[in-house]
Amino acid sequence: MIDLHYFPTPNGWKASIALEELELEYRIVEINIGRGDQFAPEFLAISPNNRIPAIVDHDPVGGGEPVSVFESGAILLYLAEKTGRLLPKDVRGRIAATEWLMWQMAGLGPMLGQLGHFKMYAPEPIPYALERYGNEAHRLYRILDERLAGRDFVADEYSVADIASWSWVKLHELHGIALDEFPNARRWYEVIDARPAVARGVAAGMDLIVRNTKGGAMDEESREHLFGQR
Ligand SMILES: N[C@@H](CCC(=O)N[C@@H](CS)C(=O)NCC(=O)O)C(=O)O
Repeated sequence: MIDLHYFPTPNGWKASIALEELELEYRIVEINIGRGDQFAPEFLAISPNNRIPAIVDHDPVGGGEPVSVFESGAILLYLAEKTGRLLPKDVRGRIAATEWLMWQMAGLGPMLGQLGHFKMYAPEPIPYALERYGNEAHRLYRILDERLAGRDFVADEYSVADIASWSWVKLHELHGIALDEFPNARRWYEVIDARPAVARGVAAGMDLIVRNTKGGAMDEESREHLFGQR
């Protein structure tokens, strides 16, 4: 059994989608990031950066004490290694998947996160920030689109690298990105979107948003927990 410490967000979806794809038994442990659960000592003990997702695997390969993992990219690699799936076996394929996973973790995710912040949550529009992160988002979508020209997935087979990028591309409309500008990325997005395990991963824990944030609206308490940290 794997505990998934989770709230439904793009980084959270990476873990829930991979768990669904790999048909691993898991249970969701709610970390309501709008209510400050990410600062609880028991969560910080497994995720010292006070961010979801994190997992605790009570049945690690080789047995022994439970294994905890934080950082969505590390979780994806851990689950791929545990099951021998979602990461190509040959060295070239594995490196390609790892490169594009790192590209997502260091580039696409953080830049789209900042773009989303300034688009949706800044108290007033800040044109410089919107232009800066809007440009960077378009540049990264272009890189993804070029990579996907003539290929089905970012590595030679469906892998953790696709799951990582797809989970952020899912928010393209909120980020003001027109997928029509990126036809290869759109084709890839739609193929992955049609996977039943992806739908199940995105649906996992959706009731947490409805129940806790009135459909995702950001209230004052959430703003304080999420954006008042130093
Ligand atoms: N690099 C981290 C980022 C995780 C992250 O930013 N998680 C957000 C939700 S998508 C979070 O937990 N935010 C809580 C907070 O800001 O306190 C990962 O990929 O796991």
